[in-house]
Amino acid sequence: MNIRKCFLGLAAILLVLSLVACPDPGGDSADGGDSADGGSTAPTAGEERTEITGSVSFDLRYVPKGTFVMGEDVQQPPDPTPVVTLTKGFWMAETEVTYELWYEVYTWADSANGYTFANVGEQGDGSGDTNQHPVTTINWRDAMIWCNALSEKQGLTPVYYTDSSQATVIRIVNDTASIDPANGDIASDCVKWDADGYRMPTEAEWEYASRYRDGSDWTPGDYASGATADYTDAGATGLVAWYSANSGSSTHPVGQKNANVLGINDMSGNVWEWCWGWWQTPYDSGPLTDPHGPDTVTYRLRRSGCWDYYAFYLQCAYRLNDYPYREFYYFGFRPVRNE
Ligand SMILES: [Ca+2]
Ligand SMILES: [Ca+2]
Repeated sequence: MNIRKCFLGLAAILLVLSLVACPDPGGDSADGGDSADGGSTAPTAGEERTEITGSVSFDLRYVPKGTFVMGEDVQQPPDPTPVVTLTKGFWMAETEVTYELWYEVYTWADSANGYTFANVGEQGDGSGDTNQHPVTTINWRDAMIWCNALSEKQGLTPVYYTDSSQATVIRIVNDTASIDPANGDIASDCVKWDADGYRMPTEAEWEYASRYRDGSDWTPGDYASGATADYTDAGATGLVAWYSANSGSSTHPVGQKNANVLGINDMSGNVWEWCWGWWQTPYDSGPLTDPHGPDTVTYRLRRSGCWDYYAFYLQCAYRLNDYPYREFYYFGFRPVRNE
């Protein structure tokens, strides 16, 4: 009896401690928009914030500012691995954009709000999947204007504009005033980097979030995001990522594998994720501060590996590219917002 009492007492204490220790799961901030900006307490690493648009909710996770070494364990000498400092924290989508979220914003934008996309998007890889699978079969430009659409739908300031005056929001995917149809060019000076709306992550932000542990210790660049061993360890890798060896040749609903330390899912595997930057290799030697990459090359960056690729491509520091006007059944994305 006393033992039972003691146990119950201990359990109660532990419960209280856990409630004190755990950050709010995000429900309170659902309508909070910019509450993080003016709040009295800074967000903590991995803090969750829920956003709602129409009938769909989605979560963001806080990524604190800091300094890391981009490309390490993957870029080989003489190619540099620059020291990169991100001077501001940011919020990153906890999951890849689901088809459900994509479609909610797409229909709002396409029907009555002046947007024209190149692709309607697919549920997952387009075969036997649901709206909880990541959207795919979209190109880089689609991802860009979708971010603008979500910003406008939510009453936020859009990030991408037709020219350097940053007066006209890009809403048409093939707007030749802003985008050279030959290579999909949009220059960095068309981007309102300080806006509070949604945008694609830079590749530095993407790799930083994928490898973050505590701001001083980093997941090695040759691990899948959140894994405890490098990509050649199928056991450790399979806990965090869908890839060719375990996907059954299909995308999967977002968020089923273990998240990384920040609570972000599927940063390695499931679908490739478009990032802002142009493909530049090797990297500049650095050190770099808030790098956005070069202004124009030919290819846009994608990160993460996917359900249809080998484990090798899951490495956090690995990068690939593609034409910004090309869609494919393993191209998706996840947006970020400034803090
Ligand atoms: Ca499928
Ligand atoms: Ca992914």
